[in-house]
Amino acid sequence: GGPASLSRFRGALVAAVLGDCVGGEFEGAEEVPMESVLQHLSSLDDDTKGNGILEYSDDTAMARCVVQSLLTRAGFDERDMARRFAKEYSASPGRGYGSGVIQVLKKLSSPQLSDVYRPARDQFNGRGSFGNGGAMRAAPFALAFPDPADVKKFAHRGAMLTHSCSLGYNGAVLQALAVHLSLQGALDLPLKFISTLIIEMEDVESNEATLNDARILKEAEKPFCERLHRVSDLMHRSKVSIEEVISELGNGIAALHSVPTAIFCVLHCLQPRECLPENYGGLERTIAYSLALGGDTDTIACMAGAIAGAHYGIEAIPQSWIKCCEGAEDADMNAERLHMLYQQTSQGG
Ligand code: F2R
Ligand code: MG
Ligand code: MG
Repeated sequence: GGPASLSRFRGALVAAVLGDCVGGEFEGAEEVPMESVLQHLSSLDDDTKGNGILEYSDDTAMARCVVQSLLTRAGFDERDMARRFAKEYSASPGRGYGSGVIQVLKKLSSPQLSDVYRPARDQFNGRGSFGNGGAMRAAPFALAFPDPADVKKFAHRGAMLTHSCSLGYNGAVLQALAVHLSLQGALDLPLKFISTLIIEMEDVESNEATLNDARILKEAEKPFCERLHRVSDLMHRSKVSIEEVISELGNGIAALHSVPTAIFCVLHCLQPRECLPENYGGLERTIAYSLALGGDTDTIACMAGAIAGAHYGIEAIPQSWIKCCEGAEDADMNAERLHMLYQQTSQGG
């Protein structure tokens, strides 16, 4: 499809759910042999195995709240979104949430709470969370707002409901921007894609809060820009091992150690790779490669899935995978609704 086509919207939202559902199998594993990944993925094609449904985790549970809030309010409403996060957590607390964010979600359910950003600010002795929980649910912001300034502003505010450290919320801004660019077809020119992200993040990270958090956490002055430069360096190498990707970019639960990694997975898998089956298309390659990195596999595959799905479109996703994943069909329907909202906003309606 062309820029911002319905197929790209559906691809983005559905592939994010698939990444989460299929990635759950390996979350937390230190080493994941590619053979195990391929076996897991091929079992999805095999009806006779009766695998049942792969359940989604917190990544999708929270993204669904973001989607429902953006659709119901026809835009960003922090109180509505916070209420949905709290309600979802209390209805299904066993979705594998981060151990810190649970406290925020419990506080958000209090009817006495006047400032919905307060619980997140109180996390980790007032330093806020740098986890990837804001980024893992950031894709819908790119599907609701055509203007990149709005994508950045609302991805930031949406993440701040649980992640008040700049190394958390800037990861959400980066993820939303990557999906936004991919929806426009920007992955047709991968080097321009990464340089555009670096230019955008130079601006996003040019403020006191980022400098201060980076200093306290002993990171580079502009941590996400620095990681994106590493992504660009890795893209220029003729061969890159999985170990090198993990050591340069990380595969952990921090936004800094997972959002640039997810972006790299998408870029690396634009072409066929020796370690991946020849019959795999780009979307399948991206998901498989994300899982083979180990670590925070559900979240890296979810974020890479959203970016890759926005590039390849819904047609690239195997039907058998969609059928196996809880919430994938819902995501498809919601993508259509978001596409309508996006078009209305584009036309100034
Ligand atoms: N939680 C998990 N996976 C581990 C266990 C799940 C397993 N399947 C099970 O069933 O038990 N996955 C999910 O969590 C990640 C998103 O986390 P989020 O929302 O960012 O949570 P939180 O608690 O805010 O941050 C995560 C951890 O990061 C460390 N951390 C964050 N900020 C910190 C700070 N300022 N100082 C020190 N540490 C900080 C803490 O260890 C937090 O608990 C996704 O992977 C999702 O899939
Ligand atoms: Mg999860
Ligand atoms: Mg995870």
